[in-house]
Amino acid sequence: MAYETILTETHGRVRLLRLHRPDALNALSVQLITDLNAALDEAEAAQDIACIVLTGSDKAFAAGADVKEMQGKSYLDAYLGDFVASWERITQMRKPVVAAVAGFALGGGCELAMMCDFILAADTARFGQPEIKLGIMPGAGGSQRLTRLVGKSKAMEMCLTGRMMDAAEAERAGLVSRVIPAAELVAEAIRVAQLIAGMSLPAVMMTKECVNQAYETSLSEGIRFERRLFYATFATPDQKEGMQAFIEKRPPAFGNR
Ligand code: DAK
Repeated sequence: MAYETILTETHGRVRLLRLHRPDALNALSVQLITDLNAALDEAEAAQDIACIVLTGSDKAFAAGADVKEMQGKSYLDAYLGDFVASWERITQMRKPVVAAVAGFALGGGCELAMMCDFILAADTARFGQPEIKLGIMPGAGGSQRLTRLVGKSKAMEMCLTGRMMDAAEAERAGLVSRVIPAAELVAEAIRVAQLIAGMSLPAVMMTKECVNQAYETSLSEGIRFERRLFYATFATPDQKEGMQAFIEKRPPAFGNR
């Protein structure tokens, strides 16, 4: 399906979603979030897709929510209209979503990247929560997710000053999993996503659930949750196939069941 503000490509079992508002540094307008959610729904439902890559342009992953759209809103417009509540869709994805970030990832753009399962950053990437400079504050999880990822001191400094961090600092701080030369970013993200898509899909989905559980619960509850799902993998044909293939010294042929 074609979207106004999202370009899509399919690479084997990987769906690439590219934010596409080139005139506005991919500012996250209502239309863009609506398109993104529809593209995510489509990828989640597609039997032949196992992993999603979300990226932007060379200059910007996304420079934040659309300031021009937000500027005139009143409190009641925002509150009664449940303004941008639909941003959470990406966090409900059961298939993994990899963010491939080049250029600016600011405000809602940084928040959107942090909602993905992990971030691969180009060496040109710049992350920030500059809302304070607009007289507002992060509104899509920035104060919470950034703090969990990089710790209180750096998150507090970033949110209170609006300073940006470059890719090297983001990697040191644990915000991104790896830094990649910009020219290779999307190809590398697709390669990593294809690697994930070649694993057993139920095992991938259960693993994602478990890692995310670490943010929601105590260590002992999280370990109990992990053990339950670990046992559950023994109910799948893919567990038999994966272990049999290891013993026979051949690659596994997972049926995603
Ligand atoms: N919104 C709208 N337009 C934007 C934009 C944005 N966030 N960022 C850039 N643009 C537009 C510019 O206005 C300009 O348009 P024209 O003037 O050409 O028409 C074009 O993109 C190119 O931008 P610049 O000319 O400014 O480009 P530069 O390279 O000089 O500067 C920049 C790049 C990224 C440093 C600069 O554009 C900038 O500072 N942008 C604004 C960054 C920002 O403040 N972002 C945070 C926005 S607040 C919530 C969910 C989300 C949010 C809140 C609540 N809920 C779920 C409740 C999120 C809030 C935000 O993100």
